[in-house]
Amino acid sequence: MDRTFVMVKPDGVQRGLVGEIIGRLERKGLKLVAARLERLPEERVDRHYAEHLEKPFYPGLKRYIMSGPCLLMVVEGKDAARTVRTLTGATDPLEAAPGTIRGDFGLEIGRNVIHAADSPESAAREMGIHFPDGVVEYHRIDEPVLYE
Ligand code: IDP
Ligand code: MG
Repeated sequence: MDRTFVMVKPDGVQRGLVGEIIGRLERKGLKLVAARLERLPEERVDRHYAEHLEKPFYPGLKRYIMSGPCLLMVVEGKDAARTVRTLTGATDPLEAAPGTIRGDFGLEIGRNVIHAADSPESAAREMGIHFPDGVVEYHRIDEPVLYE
């Protein structure tokens, strides 16, 4: 089964959206296998966003991500990275479809509530950065009715 990395960004934590977001992931059928509330250190923000280090928006993005605690998670389920990106919606909340997390809860690209790994390869890289000791393995009792 696939796993992916998801993070509620500081605006989502401050706005009290953590429960709503975890609820959406759970209701979809995804299984929470790791979670930690953490104020990210600079070194890990730079590693996490390595592809954006040279972008003009990076200094602002880094200040935003370090402005308060984030909720870091790993979820497991069918096609996990793609599934969570679909629930997350487009990067710019004004373009994100209603019903997606960014479409329902955001207004600005620089305050878009949630991060989700964009591919299985990114998921593996980001889980290695934030959860190097791995995840919690267990069975959820609804698995037999979620999967055919
Ligand atoms: P993603 O989060 O949908 O994968 P990326 O292009 O990987 O989008 O960008 C990472 C994050 O950087 C975005 O979620 C957003 O918070 C921020 N970001 C991206 N583009 C801009 C921009 O043009 N202005 C401000 N922030 C941006
Ligand atoms: Mg991205």
